[in-house]
Amino acid sequence: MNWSDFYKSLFLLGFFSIQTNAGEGVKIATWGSVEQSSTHSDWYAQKALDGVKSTCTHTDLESNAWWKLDLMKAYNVNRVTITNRNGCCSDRINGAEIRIGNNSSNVFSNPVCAVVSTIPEGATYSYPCYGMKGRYVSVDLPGPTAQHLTLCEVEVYEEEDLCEDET
Ligand SMILES: [Ca+2]
Repeated sequence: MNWSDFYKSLFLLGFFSIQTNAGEGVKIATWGSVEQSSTHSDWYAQKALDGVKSTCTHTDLESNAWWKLDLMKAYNVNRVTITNRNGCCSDRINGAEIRIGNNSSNVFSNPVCAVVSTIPEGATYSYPCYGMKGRYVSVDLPGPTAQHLTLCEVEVYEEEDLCEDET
């Protein structure tokens, strides 16, 4: 390693420590398993977790459509991001609820972290959840009106520096 590389390394270390201290949290969505209320064509539930913004989930046209991520254990969730689809139908996300809780059979019984008002085409919006604790993170379109739920990426970030007393 020459001096130039050495200083680059120092810079990178500093960069990553700053990133960690920024309160952004640790991304945990990719640790879990996922399902949705129905699947239209090949727009599988996993496509919200593949890291590719152009691949999306898509339910059938139905009331109370939902997408659910099982984190395999409860986490304190700092924030959730949603990437909306591009090219068409961006208003389908309007009114979607983000929920966090421990009920796996009825996600609608879990508390709401945030309600999406609108997300522009292809954009990613972040919703703070202030440490809400739960094993399941879900997104749903509530109510009797039949709708398609489409999510192109969902990211879940765990709250950091929590000194939990497990005793
Ligand atoms: Ca995707």
